[in-house]
Amino acid sequence: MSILVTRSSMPSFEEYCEEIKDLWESHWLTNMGIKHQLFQKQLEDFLECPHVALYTNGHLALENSIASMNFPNGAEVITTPFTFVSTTHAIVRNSLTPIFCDIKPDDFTIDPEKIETLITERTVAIVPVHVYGNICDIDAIESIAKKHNLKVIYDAAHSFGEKYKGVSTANFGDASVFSFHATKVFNTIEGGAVCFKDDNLISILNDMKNFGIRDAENVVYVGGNAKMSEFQAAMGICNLRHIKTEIEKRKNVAERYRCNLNGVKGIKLCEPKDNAIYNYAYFPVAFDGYDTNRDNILLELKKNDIIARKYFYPLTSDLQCYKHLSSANNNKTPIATYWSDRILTLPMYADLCLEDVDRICKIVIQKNSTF
Ligand code: T4K
Repeated sequence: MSILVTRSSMPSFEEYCEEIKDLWESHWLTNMGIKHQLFQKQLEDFLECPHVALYTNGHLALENSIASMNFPNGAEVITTPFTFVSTTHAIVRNSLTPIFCDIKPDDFTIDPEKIETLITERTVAIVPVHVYGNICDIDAIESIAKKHNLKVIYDAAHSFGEKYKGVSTANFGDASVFSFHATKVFNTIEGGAVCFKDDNLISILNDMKNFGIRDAENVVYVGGNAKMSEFQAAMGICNLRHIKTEIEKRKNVAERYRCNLNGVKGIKLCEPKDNAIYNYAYFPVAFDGYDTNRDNILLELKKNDIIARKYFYPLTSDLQCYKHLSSANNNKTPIATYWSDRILTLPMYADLCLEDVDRICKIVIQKNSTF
């Protein structure tokens, strides 16, 4: 059987059926029903965050969180090109200009030292990404934002359940946005959430995700439809019951990978930060000074029915829809360009068995004759 890059976590069939049973009595399937309300409250508790706005997917959550800040058209937003395309799309679909900032070579998150050099009078916000679940340099980013009066919206799609210095990643910046897509550590099939502290944002986001409707006769925004359904919320309620075990199992997988790959010449692994609790969302491996290149390893794994992925290659700034932008110049993001050519994310999910991890590592290591 193939080993894919990830595999959705699911509750037992019986558990999900039990959770959705009462929907057959109520016939209430969406539009902020009982499951939605319960799940929202459970997440606020789990994430220790005052406000959670649920969404039908992470992308629309990100788009709306940026829209809710009401930035002027064309304003500049500093962000990373080393991410899934959704991050950049969410900025551009709000008629804002992404300014691509380079990343740090140790954890591939946005480099705060480079952010400051990109700030102009048109800059309104920073959109950093906790890429792979590697927590950004929060302290430095917050202090730059404060100094220059910028908003910070974290794309926290990969960081559900993580903490830095004891604080959940839901609580950083003006908003933090999670994805609950099927491929994530925690899923609601499709889904996402905006997490924030500002009481004023609640009604704005609730209206925006529901066509801008404030009440039956008042439409206050040109909003879309981004509501989470009752079936998605029910999946969230079930999966939240198991999240601790889920992360614990992923931790075992990550440790086994580390045990096999740590110290192999030419292989670079992300080093965990002090004071951080991780969710082990991805297992990125960088090949630098290795006997063969990343693409050959990808192929060798594929020959063995093991599917790794080049997350995140190409950089979003290299994509056809963005490469014309003036900040989309690889000379301006040399570190991101360098590592994007060298990283593979190896299969990672809770039920990946440790013998399979050993087999994957063996295939990777065999490619390096100098080991
Ligand atoms: N910001 C960041 C930084 C993100 O990474 C993402 C999403 C977003 C924002 C936007 O959030 P959402 O709107 O998606 O909530 C995947 C996901 O579709 C996407 O959610 C994710 N990032 C991105 C990094 O990866 P693909 O095209 O690589 O996924 P796909 O379909 O190839 O699936 C990968 C593997 O996952 C499959 O080989 C098997 C497994 N899988 C997949 C699906 C769909 C399952 O086990 N079950 C499933 O239902 O994009």
